[in-house]
Amino acid sequence: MKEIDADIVNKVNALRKALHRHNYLYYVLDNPEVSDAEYDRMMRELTALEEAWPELYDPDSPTSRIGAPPLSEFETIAHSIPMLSLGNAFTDSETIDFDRRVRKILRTDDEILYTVEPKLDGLAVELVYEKGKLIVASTRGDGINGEVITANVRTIRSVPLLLQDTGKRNIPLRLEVRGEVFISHEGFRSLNEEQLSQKLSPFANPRNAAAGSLRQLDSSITAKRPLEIFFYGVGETDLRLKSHWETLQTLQELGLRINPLIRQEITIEKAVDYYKALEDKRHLLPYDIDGMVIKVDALSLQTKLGSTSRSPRWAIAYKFKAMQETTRVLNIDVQVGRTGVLTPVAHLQPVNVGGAMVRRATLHNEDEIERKDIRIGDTVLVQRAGDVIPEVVKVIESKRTGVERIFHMPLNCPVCGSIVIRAKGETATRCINATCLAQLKERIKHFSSKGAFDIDGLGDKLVEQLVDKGLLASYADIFHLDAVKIEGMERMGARSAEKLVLSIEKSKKIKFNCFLYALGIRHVGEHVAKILASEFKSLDNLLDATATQIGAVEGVGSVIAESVVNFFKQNTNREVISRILDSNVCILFQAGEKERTLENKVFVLTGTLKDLTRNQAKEMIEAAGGKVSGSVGRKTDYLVAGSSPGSKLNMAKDLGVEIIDQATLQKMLSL
Ligand code: 5U1
Repeated sequence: MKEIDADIVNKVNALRKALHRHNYLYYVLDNPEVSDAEYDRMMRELTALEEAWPELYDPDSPTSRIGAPPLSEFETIAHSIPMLSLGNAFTDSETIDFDRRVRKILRTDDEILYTVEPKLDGLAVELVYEKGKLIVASTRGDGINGEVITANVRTIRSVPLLLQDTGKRNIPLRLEVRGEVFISHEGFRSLNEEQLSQKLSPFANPRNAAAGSLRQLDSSITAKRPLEIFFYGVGETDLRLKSHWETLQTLQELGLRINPLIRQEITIEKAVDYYKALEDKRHLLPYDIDGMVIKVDALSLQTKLGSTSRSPRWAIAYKFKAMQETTRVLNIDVQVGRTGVLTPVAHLQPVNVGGAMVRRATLHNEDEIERKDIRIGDTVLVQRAGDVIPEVVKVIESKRTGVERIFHMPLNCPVCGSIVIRAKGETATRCINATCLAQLKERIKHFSSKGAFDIDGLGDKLVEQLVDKGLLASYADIFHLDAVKIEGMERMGARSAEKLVLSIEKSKKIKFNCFLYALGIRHVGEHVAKILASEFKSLDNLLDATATQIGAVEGVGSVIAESVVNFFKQNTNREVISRILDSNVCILFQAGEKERTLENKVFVLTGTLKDLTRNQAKEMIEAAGGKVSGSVGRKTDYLVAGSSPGSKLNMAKDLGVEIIDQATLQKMLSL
């Protein structure tokens, strides 16, 4: 056997320690100290050392998040303290009643202080740490017994395999900690993109995606899913704690991620106010929440209040308005997308779902309509989840009267009249006329959308008019629009036209990944575009790459690779690209490692920049290794101030942060 050099052991230990810390800084404190590239380098170095020295295997190494052999079924485990569910309140007065009940049981007229937190729409889990090591993780199950999903939970990046030792307090001998596993909207989008590119069915909503991912018998599949966690409470533990707030702070200190929107020790009236603020903010959050949990803060009072067999008397979930409602399908028509796919859409009797009027819902495709047996005239359950398009969950069959009509997919494109085709083995029906105006409109909307050219002011209605009037016949025409042409459109004043011309001008500086995404290549969503851009670095490299080379990139399978190569093979597509580039469009290619001139520098942006959107500035800074923060603080290196700067400018002056303008930023980026 090879003798292991002490230097190697020290190096491995140092890397493990550093990577555990960087995981904590990144996932728990949301405040990384090193760039992604530096983190990846350390991870690669550790992996290489562990491969060379298998004797140094440690199941808790930051590298060991995957690899447990698949299970044939889940074992079950009893929770030492039952995982109860929560009682619900739906109105302010029910919440006030809850507070009244609490005070009545405690026989007090004193104000009770509560800690409140968003209620994530995910799956409850319990993790057990012994002497700081993650030993077992289980689902809530029936509250008494859960399924053991340790291998799966270990793959979640925000779950520490070892508790963080800050030296401030002793690591508990035992800590049962509870939290909610979820998938963010962004994660959901990229997961479904991936599912579709593998010809697999997309998940209906982030919750289903999280549930499906967590209950995989093969943990290597879970490892590829963008699962996240927020912790919210403890079961059995030897930690000595006095309040729920202190519990949460302790969890955070131990490296367990808590939700940043928790509010501490507030009265029931303030809790009701905060509920309203949270409900207003709900659609802006990057993940789904379905309410707010209100908990009596003092643990001594929680103990006095106790629990019923189902739920604790010291907590309640104040739920948001339902995101599901019943309504009627008035009609079904068909929309033609940018790739020619015909999507059936239900026109609904307008219904208020969670505060927003819903008039239409996607029915996805012909098979989906058949599977759910949705007919015109049916009463259906519709659902809105996050920023996902509303959809029909199911038909309420008991409401059928016999007059409902079965929908048939049209044989011709409803826009251009060409025949439509449904290929064998595919769910999609397509219009195959490449000059179909509906496709052109959708392609242009996609091209100018956020994440692509991000042209502020070029809305859907305007694109439709411009195409109908023959002013936009291809992408490049966008860059030849002038204020006079735009002003001729309905509801376009001189000011809006001028503003749009400016946004078009700004959009001409575009990051490579956004450019690739804008082209609307089949299976190349934002996520895949980022992978391709960072791997191939330039358009020429990608144009020269073979399907085998593209397919070999991690995260890009053969289906995507074929699609990319086919796209670039077509002369019409190459001509489209040339015309775009001839319109003074400048693709910003990602800096290589050497060119990461802003490595670890923290920037804050304020005001309007002359000819960059904030998103563009942010992406350029990040491409050069810098970070962009939302607020000025001690760690800020530069404040980039445009016209009409906000309060951040004064804050930066107070803290002595260097203030720069766009020109200086561009010099730093060497543009
Ligand atoms: N945020 C949060 N979610 N959640 C769910 N806190 C919380 N607490 C729960 C549950 C079921 O239960 C404890 C109050 C027992």
